[in-house]
Amino acid sequence: MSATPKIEPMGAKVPEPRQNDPDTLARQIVEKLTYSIGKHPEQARKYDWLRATTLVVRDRIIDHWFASTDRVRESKDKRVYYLSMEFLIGRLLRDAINNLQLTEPVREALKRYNVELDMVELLEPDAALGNGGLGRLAACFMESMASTGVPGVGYGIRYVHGFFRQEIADGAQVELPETWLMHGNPWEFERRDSSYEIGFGGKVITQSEPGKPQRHVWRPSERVLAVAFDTPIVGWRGSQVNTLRLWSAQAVDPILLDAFNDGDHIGALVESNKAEAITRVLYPADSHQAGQELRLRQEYFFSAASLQDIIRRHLSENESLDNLADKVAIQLNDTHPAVSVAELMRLLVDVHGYVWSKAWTITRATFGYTNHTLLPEALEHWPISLFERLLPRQMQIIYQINADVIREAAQDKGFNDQQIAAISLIDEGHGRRVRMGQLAFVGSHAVNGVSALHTELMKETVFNNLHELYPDRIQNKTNGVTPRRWLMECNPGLTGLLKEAIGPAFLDDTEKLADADKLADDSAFRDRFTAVKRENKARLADIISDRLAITLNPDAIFDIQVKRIHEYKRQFLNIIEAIALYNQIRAHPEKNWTPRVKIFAGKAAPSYVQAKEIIHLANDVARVVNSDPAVRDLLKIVFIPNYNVSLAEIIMPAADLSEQISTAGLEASGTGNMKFALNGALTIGTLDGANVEMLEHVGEDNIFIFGLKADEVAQRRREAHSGRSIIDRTPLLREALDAISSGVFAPDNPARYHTLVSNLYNNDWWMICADFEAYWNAQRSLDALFLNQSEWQSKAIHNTARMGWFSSDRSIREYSKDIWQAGPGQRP
Ligand code: GLS
Repeated sequence: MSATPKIEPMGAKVPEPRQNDPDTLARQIVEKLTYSIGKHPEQARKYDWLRATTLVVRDRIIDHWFASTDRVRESKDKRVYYLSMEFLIGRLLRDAINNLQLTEPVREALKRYNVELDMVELLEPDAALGNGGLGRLAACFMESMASTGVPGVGYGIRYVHGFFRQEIADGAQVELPETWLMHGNPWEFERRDSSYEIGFGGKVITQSEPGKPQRHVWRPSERVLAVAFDTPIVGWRGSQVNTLRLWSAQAVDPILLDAFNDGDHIGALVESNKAEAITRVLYPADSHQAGQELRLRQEYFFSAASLQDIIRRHLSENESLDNLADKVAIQLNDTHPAVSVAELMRLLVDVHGYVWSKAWTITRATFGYTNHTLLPEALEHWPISLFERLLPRQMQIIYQINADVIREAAQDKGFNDQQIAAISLIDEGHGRRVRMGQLAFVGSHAVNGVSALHTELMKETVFNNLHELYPDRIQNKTNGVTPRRWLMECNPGLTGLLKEAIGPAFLDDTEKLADADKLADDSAFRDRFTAVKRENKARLADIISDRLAITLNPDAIFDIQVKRIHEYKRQFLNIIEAIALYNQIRAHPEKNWTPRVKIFAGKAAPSYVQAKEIIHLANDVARVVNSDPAVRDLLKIVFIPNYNVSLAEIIMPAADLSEQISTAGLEASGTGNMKFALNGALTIGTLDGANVEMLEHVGEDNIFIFGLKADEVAQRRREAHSGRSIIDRTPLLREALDAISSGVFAPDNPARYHTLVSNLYNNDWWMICADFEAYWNAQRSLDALFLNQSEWQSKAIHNTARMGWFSSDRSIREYSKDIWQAGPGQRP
C-alpha cells in the first residue's frame, strides 16, 4: 500500500501582491472573460468587458481587504460603525482603480483589445441608494474612512430599486423604477453566514421571580431574515479597505409549502413577498416626511441587524459587552437609525442581563448622532400606536428612558412643564408620537450638526432645551467631500494641471492646494486653467446637445443649480430671475449682455406637489426662452433630466457659477457647494449652511453673498412677512410673476402656476420676494465680472486653491478625534 500523500497546510497567508503592469492586467481580464463569464474575447460584449475588468480590480482590492481586516482584528483597535439608511455611491470602478493607482495600466490593458476604458466605465450603473446630500455624504465618509485609516464599517440597506429614474414628459417629472441590479453586482459578496432574524409585532412577557429584577421577553409575531451583502471600499493608495455591509430582507420560510400543496400558489408566497418588501425600494423623500409603516420597518430592520452583527463580532473578540464603548463607536446618520438606541438597551438588558443603569451608560457612550436638518417636516416622529404595535418592547424602553430624562431635568435643572414638554421623547401635541430626534439625542454622548451655522441653530431652536440640559453634548462637524471622486476622478484635466504646477502633494493632503493660490496672478497658468474649464464646458455642452438637442455656447457663463428640488433651495427664485433677465434682454437688445446658460437638474419627491411644479416651470420657461429668436444666444435655459452622481461628476467641473441660494437658516450644510468651488466655480449664495465657512476660506472677494441672514429670515417670519408690497414696488419681479400668471410659459394651461405665484403674494415663506432684488444685483455684478476674464479666472483659481479644508478626510479626522476616539493616533 502506498503512503497517503502529505497535504501541505495552506496557512492563512494572503497571496503575493499581484503585478499591475498592462500585460498582466490584460491577461487577467481575458482570463476572467473566459473562466468567470464564459465568453471568448471575440464574443465579449461591452458589459462583459466591464464585468471582467471589475473582477480583476476586485481581486486586488480583496488582497488589501483581508490585510486590513486582519490588521484591525490583531490590533484590537476600536471600530467605527456608520449606520445610514442611505449610501449614494454612484459608480465604483473609477474610484477603485484611481485609489489603487491603476487607471493608466487598466486603460492600456483594455486598449490591447480595442476596448476604451472610458466607455466601459460608463456602463456601470449608479448605485443610487440614497436621495441626495445625506446619502452622498455617507458615501464620501466611507471612502474617507478608508483613506484616512479609520477601521470603519458602513451599515445600510440593499434596496433592490434605488432612487427613481426621472424622465421629463411635456415638461413634467415622471418617476420610473430604477434597476441597478439588472446585470448583477460584481462588487458585492453575499454573506449567508451573516444573517439574523429580525422580529416585529407580538407581545412582551414580563417574568418576575421573588428577589430578582423583572425580566422582559419580547415574543415577536413576525420574523424576517436580514442577509448581509458586503462591498469592499478601498481608500486612497489602497492603504486600507473597509466594508459596506448592506442588509437584504428575506422570508424565514421562503415558501409556505402546505399552502402551495393545497393549491394556494399565490398565498404560499405572501410571507416571502411581505418580507422582501422591506428592502425593495428606497423612500424618495429627502428633507421631507416619509411616515409610512414600511419606512419604520426598514429603519428597525437594518438597525437591529447591524446591532446583532456588531455584538456578535464584539463577543467573538471580547469576553463581555462591558467594554463595548471602548471598542465600538456607532454613528447614527440622522434619526433614521435612532431606534437603535432602544434596541441596544433591549439587547443589553433583556438578552445580556445588564442592569438598566449600566446598560444606559454603555449605550450612551457607544452612540453618536448627526443631525442633518432642522426642517420641521423632516423631523421624524412616529405615532405611538404604530410604534407600539410594531415594536412593543422598544416602546416600553423608550417610556423608561423618557421617565429618567424627565426626572433628571426636573430634579437637576428645575425644568418647568413647557421645557419638559420640549425635551420629552413623546410629543403629546400631535396625536402622541415618538420623537426620534430626542431619542437619538439623549441616547448619544455626542450630537453634531454639519456646519457651524447649522450647529448654532440646533442649539437655539429644535434642541434648545436638550442643549440646556446637556450643554456639552452638541458639537459641530462641518461636512466635506472626497477629493478623489470630486477632483481627481471627475476633473483629470485640472488635476493634471495642478500636479504640474504645484507638484503632487495635494493628492495626499488636499489642503496643499493652497500652493496654487499664488498662481491666480500668473497669466500663463490662468490661461491653462481657463482652457481646462472650457474643455469641461464643451463636454457638458455635447452631452446636452445629444440628450436634449439644445446647442450651448461654451463661452457663455455656465450658471448651474443642481440638487434636490425643494422650496427652501429656491430653484423658483433662480427661474424668476431668468424670466426677469429674459424680459430685459428683449426690452433692451442694444445692451451689452453677458451670454448666460442656466442649467438646472434635480428630482422632486413624488408627493411634493410644489417641487414638481417648479420642475415643470423650469421646463416651460426653457422651451419659450430657447425658441425665442429675440434672445439670440444671450440666454439659454436647460433642465437636464435624471440628475445622479455620475451626471454630477460631469457637471461640477463644467460650472462657472454655482447657485447656493437657499433661504438662510434652512440648508444644514450643502456639499454640492463644495464640489463646485473645488472645481473652480464661483459661488452665488446666501449666508447659509457651509456657505458661511466657504466665505471664510475663499475670502469675500471670491464669493458672491447676497440676501437675508438666518436671524433676519426668522424675524420676518415672526412678523408674518408677505411678498405683496415688494412685488408692487419691484417692476422686474412683478413683470416676471405676471408673465408666469398670465400663461406666457404655459399657454395650454395658464392656471398651472397660480398657486406658486399667489403663495409669494400672500406669504413668501421662503423669502423669494424678500431676496429677489439682492439676488438680481449680485447676478448683474457677476455679468460684469465675467467680461473681465482674467479677474474672473483668478477668483476661480482662489476658489480651487482655498477649498482644501472641505475635504471629507478633514471631517473624518474631526469625528475620529472628538466623537469616536478611533483611528490613527486615537489609540489609548
Ligand atoms: C441634508 C441637508 O439638507 C444638506 O444641507 C446636508 O449637506 C446633507 C448632509 O449633511 O444633509 N439633510 C437631509 O435630510 N438631506 C440632506 O441632503
